[in-house]
Amino acid sequence: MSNAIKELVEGLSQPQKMISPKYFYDEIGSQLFEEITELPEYYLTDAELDIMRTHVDEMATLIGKQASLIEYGSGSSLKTRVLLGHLDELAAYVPVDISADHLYASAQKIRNEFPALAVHPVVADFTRAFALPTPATMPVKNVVYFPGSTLGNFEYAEAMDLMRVMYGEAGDGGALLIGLDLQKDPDIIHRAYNDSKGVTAKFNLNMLRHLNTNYGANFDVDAFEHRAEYDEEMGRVVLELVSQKEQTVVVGDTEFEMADGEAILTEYSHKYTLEGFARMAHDAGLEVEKVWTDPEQLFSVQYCTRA
Ligand code: SAH
Ligand code: AVI
Repeated sequence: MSNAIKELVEGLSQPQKMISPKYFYDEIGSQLFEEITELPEYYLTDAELDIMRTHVDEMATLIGKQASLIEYGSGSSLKTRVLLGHLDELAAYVPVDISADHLYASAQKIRNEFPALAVHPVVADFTRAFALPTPATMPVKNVVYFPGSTLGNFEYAEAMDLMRVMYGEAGDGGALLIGLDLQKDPDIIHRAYNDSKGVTAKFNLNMLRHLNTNYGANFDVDAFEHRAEYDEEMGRVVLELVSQKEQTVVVGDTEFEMADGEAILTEYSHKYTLEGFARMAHDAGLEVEKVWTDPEQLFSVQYCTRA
């Protein structure tokens, strides 16, 4: 049994069935995520871009010359372009993503836009150990860039582990630059995950199509519905796929019974307070050196170093 099938079977065998959000991202899932970022309700991307554009000079000064920029979950490297346009003599740009075709296409676009830049895309699942390329120019330091609030898709313990791994990769003198969504009016958050065009619903449901096509599962995709609720107490959006009928699903050689109305948890999207994240970073052995937010405090970008 492959690792992926093992992981899927394990998640679907829990009393609360779950599938990791990394299975959203095949080529179609990556395209749907791009569509989400263009929705008026999905405030995250505009707010983060606004922060990047307003404070990029300060970020570039902190990052310094001849750094290597390693980006986790780079997608289309949208916000990275703002940084790349301002960083001096970057030793390398290393975008890391699980969605291979999308990553290679984005890396090629970056090469076309920044012909002097050494771009080394890495297809990897960043929740598992993976090797980073050695750039031709020895970097002065490594900066791990993790935008988009993708850290928020991990529960506390996993997010802590990931921060420790990222700091390990940044090494001595290195830093982390992390984009994080903030707690706010629950209605604004609810609308961002229940958009009027139904793109988020398509994105959520696409996970099952991806598993049917590439992992030999047999979900009846049309018999599931998207659900996204903001749990204010936990400070997180809970994304689920709810079965609209009783069905038996096969993944690998394992059968799963789904009741009518039973949900599969597909994603958490945590929303932070500035104090809460500072504590989390501290517990992971990091110090938040600088925080930038947009004027409405919708989103934050945080520069962290070893405490
Ligand atoms: N950074 C971009 C994209 C965010 S979407 C932005 O801010 O707009 C999340 C990205 O992380 C997707 O491109 C997805 O393919 C990637 N991703 C999610 N889980 C991953 C994992 N476990 N390993 C590697 N990449 C992952
Ligand atoms: C990638 N990640 C930070 C997005 C989020 O907002 O949690 C994924 C997403 N899920 C639904 N819409 C967007």
